[in-house]
Order: sequence, then structure tokens, then C-alpha cells
Amino acid sequence: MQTYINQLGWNNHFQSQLTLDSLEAELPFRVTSVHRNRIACLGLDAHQQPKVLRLPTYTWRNEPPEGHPTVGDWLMLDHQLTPLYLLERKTLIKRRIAGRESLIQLIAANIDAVFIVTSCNDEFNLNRIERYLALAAESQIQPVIVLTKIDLCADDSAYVNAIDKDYPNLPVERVNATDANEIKTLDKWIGSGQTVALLGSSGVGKSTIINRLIGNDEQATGAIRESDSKGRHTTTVRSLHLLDGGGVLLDTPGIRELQLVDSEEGIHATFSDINKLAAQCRFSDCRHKGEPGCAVIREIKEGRLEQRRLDNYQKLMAEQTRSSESLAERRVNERALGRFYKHTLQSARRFKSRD
Ligand SMILES: Nc1nc2c(ncn2[C@@H]2O[C@H](COP(=O)(O)OP(=O)(O)O)[C@@H](O)[C@H]2O)c(=O)[nH]1
Ligand SMILES: [Mg+2]
Ligand SMILES: [Zn+2]
Repeated sequence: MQTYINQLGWNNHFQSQLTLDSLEAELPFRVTSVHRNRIACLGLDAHQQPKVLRLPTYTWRNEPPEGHPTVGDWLMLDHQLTPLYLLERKTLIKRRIAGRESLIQLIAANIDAVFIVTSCNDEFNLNRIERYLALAAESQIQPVIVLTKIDLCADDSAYVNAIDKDYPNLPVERVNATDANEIKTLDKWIGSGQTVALLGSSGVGKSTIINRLIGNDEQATGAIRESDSKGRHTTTVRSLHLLDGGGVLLDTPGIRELQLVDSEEGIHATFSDINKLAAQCRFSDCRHKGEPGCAVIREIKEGRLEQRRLDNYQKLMAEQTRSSESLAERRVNERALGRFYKHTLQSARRFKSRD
């Protein structure tokens, strides 16, 4: 029988990181939401009772961005419920953010599958879907496309075909998210102890799916008006939701700008067909922009590859290279700054001890 903690997603990957001593003296808690100044966690206390804990994020103020707890993380606590350390993550979803000191934002940790939620209307966008696919592939997370609002669409086959054509192995589920019966088709992706993150634009039905699956209206839902979207996003915080059957769902607010960072392998994997073709180009540094003997352009001319996909591949690669470069630069600067502080601190101490 699965224990409560297993239902929350605890498994061997985490257990194997602990010594026998820490298994006795420490308690694993899972981070269920992250707010500006605090995080919420769920686990069993020293009396084996389920407990919701709120901890100040202040504890991690000196950690680099990747050392901060994010939704889905496992955090070890002592029996007094003081946080000790984070366990090594199985998977991590992150993005580049502009104009902030840290440059990256952790979106979620320890995710087993992502539902890329998109609706059968103008919101549907293959370029955006490919962005999510690259993100999932980078962390080797199973992607599932969830097409919502099929009840509002006369014929959804065009949307299904558009995905099938380029990604024949990618599972596509078509649902009316407001219908609890139809939503059952998603159960097969959410085994006990599995954690599934729902990603996609605002208004596509992520919170609606979660409410139907957990059987109550825990998450606020609603149509958003893009024209005055200020504060109108119904979901504002990332949060985990435990299903009766034992699966865990992660709701996210629509992410307006999902900039890729450290995702080179994920992008390569998503566009592996173009990669294979590129190996047949006459020049090894072919940019597929009209060079002679270009296998990629030949494929486009013969109608077997869409120009759109090549464009998006190159765009995502350029973006990820840019973000990864500025991130690397930032890390070097941070290390240099660390040395600088240490140095001035030491001279200040020396100075002090002299007088
Ligand atoms: N008819 C219909 N309405 C839907 C469907 N999915 C979501 N909605 C509606 O779309 C609006 C936005 O849904 P919400 O779950 O808040 O989207 P989120 O921003 O992705 O969490 C709500 O009014 C939902 O009732 C669907 O499959 N069919
Ligand atoms: Mg929502
Ligand atoms: Zn080429």
C-alpha cells in the first residue's frame, strides 16, 4: 500500500539520497506553493500526522537562484520542523526572466509529466507549443498535449492534425475541461505518486481541469480580459494539488514570456528531424539560408518540412544561446563579487585588529 508520503510523490530517487540516520532524525516535506516571502509545504510531522507548514523564504536569502526551494521540491526538516536542506531534484523547469537580478526563475521541480494545455481557437500556436516541448525535453519530462474547448469548436481535427503531422508520437488528449466525465481521459497520465504540471496561456482551462479532477472548486477560474488584464489573471501562484487517487497536479498562472535558458538539448530533441537533415548539408557550418547543397532547404522546397519549423528552431536556439551566455556571465560576475567581498572583509578585519 502506498503511504501518504508516496502519494505526495516520494520515491526511491529521494529516499536513496538519505542516510539511515537522516531517515530517523529528519522529515521530508514537499513544497506546495511559493509566495513572495514564504513557502508552504506538506508532509508528515514527527507524530506521523499530515501537516501544512509555512516557512519564511528568508532562510535561503544567500543561496543562488537554483538553491531556492520551488514548487515540487522536497525539503528535509528536523523534528522541530526547522528546514535543513533540499534534496537533489529529479527534474527542474526554469525560465529566463528579464530585468531581474537572478535572471532565472524556477518554475517547478520533480515533475513527471507536463500537460501542455491549449484551446481549439485563436490561442492555438505551434511555435508556443514547441517552446513547451523543448522545456519538457530538456528535463526528460513526458509531454502530453491537452486540447481544451472542443465543445466550442465545430471541428477540432485541424488542431489535432497540425500536431500529429510534425509530432506523430506526441500524445494528444481532446477535452471539454468543464465536463468531469470527459476529463477522466487524463487520469491515465496521473498515476499515484506522479506529479503533473499544467502549462499554457491564461484562460485555456488549466484551473478548470484541476478542479474537475480533484472534484471541487479549489482553484478560482474565469475568463480573462486581455485588454485590462491588470490583476485579472485568476491563478496568481503556482500550487500543488493532491488527488484522492494519489497523483499530484501543479497549477500555474499563464506565463506570458517563456524564455528558454540552458535548453540546448531540449531544443535539439524537439527538432531532431531538422538536426538529422542538417548533418547531410554540404557544409558542416551550413546555416540553411541558401547555401549550396543544403539538405534542410531541399526538404522545405519539396514540401516535407515547414519553413515555420526551421524558423522557430533557429529562433529558439538563438534565444537560448543568448540567455545561457548572459547567465554564464552573471555567474562569473557573482563569483568575482564573492571574492571581492571576502577580500574587503578580510582587509577590514585586518585593519580593525591593527587599531
Ligand atoms: N466551454 C468550455 N469552457 C472552458 C473549457 N476550459 C475552460 N473553460 C472556461 O474558460 C475560462 C478560463 O478557464 P481557467 O480554468 O480559469 O483557465 P486557466 O487560466 O488556464 O486556469 C473559464 O471560464 C472556464 O470555464 C472547455 O473545455 N470548454
Ligand atoms: Mg488558472
Ligand atoms: Zn543546410
